[in-house]
Amino acid sequence: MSEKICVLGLGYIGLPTAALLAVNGYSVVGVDVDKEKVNALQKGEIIIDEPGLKEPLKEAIKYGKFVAKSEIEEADVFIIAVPTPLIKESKKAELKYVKSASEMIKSVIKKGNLVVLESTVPPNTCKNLIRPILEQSGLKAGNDFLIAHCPERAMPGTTMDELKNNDRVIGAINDEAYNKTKKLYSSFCKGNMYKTDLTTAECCKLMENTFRDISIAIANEYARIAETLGINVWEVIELANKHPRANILSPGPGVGGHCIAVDPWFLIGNTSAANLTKVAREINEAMPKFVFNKIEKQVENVKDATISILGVAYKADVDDVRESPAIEIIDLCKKQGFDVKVNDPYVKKIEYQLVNLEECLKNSDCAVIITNHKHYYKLTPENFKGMKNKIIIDTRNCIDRKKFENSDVKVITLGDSKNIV
Ligand code: SAJ
Repeated sequence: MSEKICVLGLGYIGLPTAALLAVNGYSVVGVDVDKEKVNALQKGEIIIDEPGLKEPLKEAIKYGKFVAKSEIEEADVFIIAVPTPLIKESKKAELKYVKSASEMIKSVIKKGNLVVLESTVPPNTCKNLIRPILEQSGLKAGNDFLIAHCPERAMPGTTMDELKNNDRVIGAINDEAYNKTKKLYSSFCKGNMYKTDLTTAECCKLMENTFRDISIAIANEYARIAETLGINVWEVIELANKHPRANILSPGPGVGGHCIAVDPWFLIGNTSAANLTKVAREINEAMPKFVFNKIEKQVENVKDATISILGVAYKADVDDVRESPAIEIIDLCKKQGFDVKVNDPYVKKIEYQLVNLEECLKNSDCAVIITNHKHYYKLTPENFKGMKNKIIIDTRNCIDRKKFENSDVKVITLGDSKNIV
């Protein structure tokens, strides 16, 4: 009889993890409070557009190795993969979903059970929130049941591949918890497994992403510096990265996604030792306004300006708009009274109307490339012929300048004060 796993949270990480466990020898019950999601999965509809997810999930459903439910059940292992969003005002983690998942597990937990937290949480959440709730069952952590934290490292768009190949860090309450968690994840993951304690594992995830946020912030600061020096930041970064140990990331309109823009705040929420982390967040959070100021300048003499937003997903070639800088830029444009049209070849639905590229650019006064979807690298002056004022603000250096040199289209690239076409 295969071990029964209960995965709480069927989102970007929970569902792929459930699918991989189900096709690697486990019986998996996926639990989600979103009844629509559960019903869709029960009908075999795959609700997340993640390459490589559909096949294993359909197979698991077909052979009864995965079933979606709204209520928790007894199991041998519980995996918590629920959202941990940021509370914008306080910059603190919203842990109510982790809390309610822990309460659900408490109601069915049995001796010998293993509880694995996958969600990204502030340091000491396992110790100070999850463990006490589970021990309200009367069982003792470490003796009666086991706790581990195995943070995910998958990038939306390559999640299945990364879940199967990336190394994993396993924070565990004791050796038995580590060994059981290692066996579980090794059923589908070929990466190395590294053992540590619960809080170190929580911090490892947060520091990985905070380092990336700071790396992006310095790239954005280089873009601002380059604009004051008459140079092209993309050229200087390309040249600097020829150095064998330099790896400067790319400037952009801001940092989106539910991780890089969020995790630094989790890391520094309960410490007075942070400084650079906060400054980097402020630099990245200021980028949407920096881009908006460029838009405003280009249409300052236009009455009832129309702005075309090209790309609303938080990064290239995904359909995820969470924390996307495009949302803030659109809101700033609307507040200024501009008419805004939005195009994104991947995003299916957002609170704004999405139109095709031709419609988006028609009679527009300024086109802003926010997301570097692969489609936008192929744009030529021909694409922009329907604009009233042919101006492009390219925040991702997508535009191939050579194609625009002898055209009537003005191209302004973020961080490039050398090559205003
Ligand atoms: N960005 C830039 N310039 C860059 C790189 C990224 O402006 O040079 C922007 C992107 O446009 C996007 C944001 O930063 O708006 C975040 O994109 P990302 O590709 O850096 O990261 P995510 O959020 O898709 O995935 C990250 C990854 N973490 C690291 O690379 C350390 C992934 O491995 C994590 O699993 C994921 O966060 C997560 O879920 O934590």
